[in-house]
Amino acid sequence: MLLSKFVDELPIPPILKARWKDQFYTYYEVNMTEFKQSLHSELNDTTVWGYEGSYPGPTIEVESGEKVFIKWINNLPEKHLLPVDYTVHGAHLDVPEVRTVVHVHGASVEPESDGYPEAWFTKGFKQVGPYFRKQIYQYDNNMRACNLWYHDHSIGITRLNVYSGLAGFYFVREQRESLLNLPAGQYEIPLMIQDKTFNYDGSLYYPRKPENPVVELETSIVPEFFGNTILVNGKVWPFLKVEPRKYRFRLLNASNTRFYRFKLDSGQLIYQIGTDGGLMEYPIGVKEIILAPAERADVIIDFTNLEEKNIIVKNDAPAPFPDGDPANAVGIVMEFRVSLPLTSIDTSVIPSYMEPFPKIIEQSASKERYLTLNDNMDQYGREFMLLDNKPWDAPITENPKLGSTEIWYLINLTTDTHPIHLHLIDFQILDRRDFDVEKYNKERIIHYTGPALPPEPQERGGKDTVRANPRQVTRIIMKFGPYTGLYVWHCHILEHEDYEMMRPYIVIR
Ligand SMILES: [Cu+2]
Repeated sequence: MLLSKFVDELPIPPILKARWKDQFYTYYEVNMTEFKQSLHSELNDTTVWGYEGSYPGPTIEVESGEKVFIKWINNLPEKHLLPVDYTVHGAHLDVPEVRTVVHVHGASVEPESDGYPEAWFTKGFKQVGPYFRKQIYQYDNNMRACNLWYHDHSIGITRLNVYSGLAGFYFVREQRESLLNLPAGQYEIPLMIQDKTFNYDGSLYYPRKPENPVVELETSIVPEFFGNTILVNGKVWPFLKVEPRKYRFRLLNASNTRFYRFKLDSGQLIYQIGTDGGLMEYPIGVKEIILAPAERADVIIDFTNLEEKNIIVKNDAPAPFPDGDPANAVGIVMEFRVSLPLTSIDTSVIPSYMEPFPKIIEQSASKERYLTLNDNMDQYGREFMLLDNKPWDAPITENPKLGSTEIWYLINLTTDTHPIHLHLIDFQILDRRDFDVEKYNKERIIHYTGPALPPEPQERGGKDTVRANPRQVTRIIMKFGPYTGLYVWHCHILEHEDYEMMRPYIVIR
């Protein structure tokens, strides 16, 4: 189905209203429901899932250090909107089909409130998973100002729940940040980018059968999912009218599998000011920005003196990344129309310096872990991926001590880039280095074949998701805390995460 581009205006998700707020804490309730929403004006309304009747969910805005309680409430139907594969971990026929649990991606949260995949719950909390601990989650928000997002994390069906619409923004604000005089208010706009495919009746399409049908499998997990349309904030190929001035955009790749390499067709620079974990030390002017699933970038685009111009955001990332097919049909993301009059003089700035970003030094690490990313084949001949060659259910092997610093070597033996995400902490990327995969497979020895490459300028800040490229060892460094307990680390390609590319880890005393 061919949908016209740039016919619908970009929606901006509403800000979530608190049920209670005083000087001690803030309380929110968030309902998950099924409803119909227009995702493109040429398409029948689409049945989606969302938070508080909105897809994307309403934006949650908190102050750094603000104590926030959220009751996430499942009011979804008992039957899933999309085909469930009952053969994958945690999604067998012994559990209810529709399960939810919410994770705030990038947040430092106590383990009971982190959205552990097996802490799921059903409508009215009638049934809960083995790791369910509480109905009301607590967020201490002891983080720097940053651009986080919340989404579903239920074991075995995360890809389906997020694809159905269960995702929203979560911003942490800080006084210090507002002193920088960045574009703000109506000039600060979140952009959640996703890819989807639609059936002719406007409903969401998700593959139902394996490519080579297997009798036992009525539906099947797919090793990757790529949609044929691009949505921004829940609209297909939208446009945004802007004034000839500076804007701040909070970019988030909330797609299941697709990577993006964004460019402006005007050739102008994009000024990146922040990474996953908040502001960088100083801004960088870049021609393109790569975002893997779950990665974010905080950017400023300057439309000054561009009156009456239309600027298209393009994408030329191959799928799968980095060696797959060219983007072609999905090579376009959205359009900026510099068609609004300037309402007041633009006094916002692109600062020359933002804030110090202390580097974690390698010598402070007390432990190094060597962890492989592996390709595998299941009993039905389906491809699947593992971390450290271990399935989800294997005993815990990553058990960092509270307050300790570790270096993890992510040894990618597969042919794809995997965005690796750790819960609880922000890490820093040390370097990436080519190595001999064949030699490693035979002798279990890392033989480097190139120099250690520093992180890209766009990655020099706090990160919670890192692109681990094929045939490279990617090294990250992080300090574990301030909580102890059970968390997870996983690939953020949701089709991989749902099918074994996820491992528990525990922070111990
Ligand atoms: Cu992966």
